[in-house]
Amino acid sequence: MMNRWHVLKRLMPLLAGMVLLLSACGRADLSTLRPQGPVAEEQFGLMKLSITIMILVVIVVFAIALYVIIRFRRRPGDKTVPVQVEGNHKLEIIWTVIPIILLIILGVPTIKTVFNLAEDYTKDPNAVQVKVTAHQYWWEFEYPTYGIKTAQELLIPNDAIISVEAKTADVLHSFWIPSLAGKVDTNPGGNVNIMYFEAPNTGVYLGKCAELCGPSHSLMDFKVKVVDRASFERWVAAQKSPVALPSDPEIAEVLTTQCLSCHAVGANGGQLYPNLTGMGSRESVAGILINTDQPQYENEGSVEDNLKKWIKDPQAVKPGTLMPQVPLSDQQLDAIAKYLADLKLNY
Ligand code: HEC
Ligand SMILES: [Cu+2]
Repeated sequence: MMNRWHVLKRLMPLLAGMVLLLSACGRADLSTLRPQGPVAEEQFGLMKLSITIMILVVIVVFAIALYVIIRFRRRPGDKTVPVQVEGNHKLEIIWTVIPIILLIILGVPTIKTVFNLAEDYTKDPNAVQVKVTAHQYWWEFEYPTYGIKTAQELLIPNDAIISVEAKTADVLHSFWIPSLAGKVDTNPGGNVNIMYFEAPNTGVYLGKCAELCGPSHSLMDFKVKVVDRASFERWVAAQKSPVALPSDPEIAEVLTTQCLSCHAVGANGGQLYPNLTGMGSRESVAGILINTDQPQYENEGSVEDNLKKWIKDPQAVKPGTLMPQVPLSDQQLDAIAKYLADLKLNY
């Protein structure tokens, strides 16, 4: 009795850990275990198949091992030497053939899926073409068909295949939307990797960088916003419509000289860094400060507060970011944050 309790006590933390682990596995916007589209589903299917095979093997092997340990254990007083067996054709054939069969069962669908998912939609006129460029520590999304560039938020329609061409502007990153599709690396050296996915359910999904790329790697999040076709078309039109500069000439001047050297709003400014058009309608600022009216965590706040926090001290939010700390008076900071927060897109 005492012994059994000791064993149980040792297993407790493990069991508790497993429960925690499993209970955190269910987020539909973030988990590969709750696939939200056909590509993710196909990949999840492979995971289930391989895990099932592994569990079966583990059960059979452990059952045989246990049986042998108990059945052929040394009994008290038994001094005889057991029969020495060297080689058994029947057994050897069985334990060679079974793994081969298992590997075939696993291999055939795996190869089929690998080829399915390597399909190239980059020339398909019905697919939505997106050029993804990873930067330390932000994501750029270009829609060549529409002449649009945006950052941190990939807006897509729920009725089309999304064809992705992924590259990097600097180091190795990996583009990953766990609940919609597996990862694709963005390799330095100019090579472009392709992938595709579909997202039939509207909603907001979380994207991640899945390759350690520097001190703010873990903050290199993005959002995928899936909307219906009509909203998507409205968004495209809204992204392309002209945006007025701040009405206060002093603020317009500061914005133009201090910010639009790097950023764009509408047709104003540069295109090298995140396009700030429609900032007020985004889910986040810099991908990691979540815009919400009911902030709960340290990285949550209203759009305006998040903008202020970011512009005031970008390094404090994302160590190593290339966004400089621009010296602004409090009043300039407030005015610019308000102006950007008011840049809303109706779609
Ligand atoms: C030298 C170029 C440069 C200048 C000048 C600059 N920024 Fe940035 N900005 C960046 C870069 C690079 C990022 C992306 C940082 C990241 O996420 O790692 C960024 C990100 C941002 C973001 C978040 C964008 C998003 O998609 O979420 C905002 C907002 C922003 N900058 C506002 C400003 C404002 C306002 C100014 C002027 C006061 C300014 N920036 C000046 C380079 C610049
Ligand atoms: Cu990265």
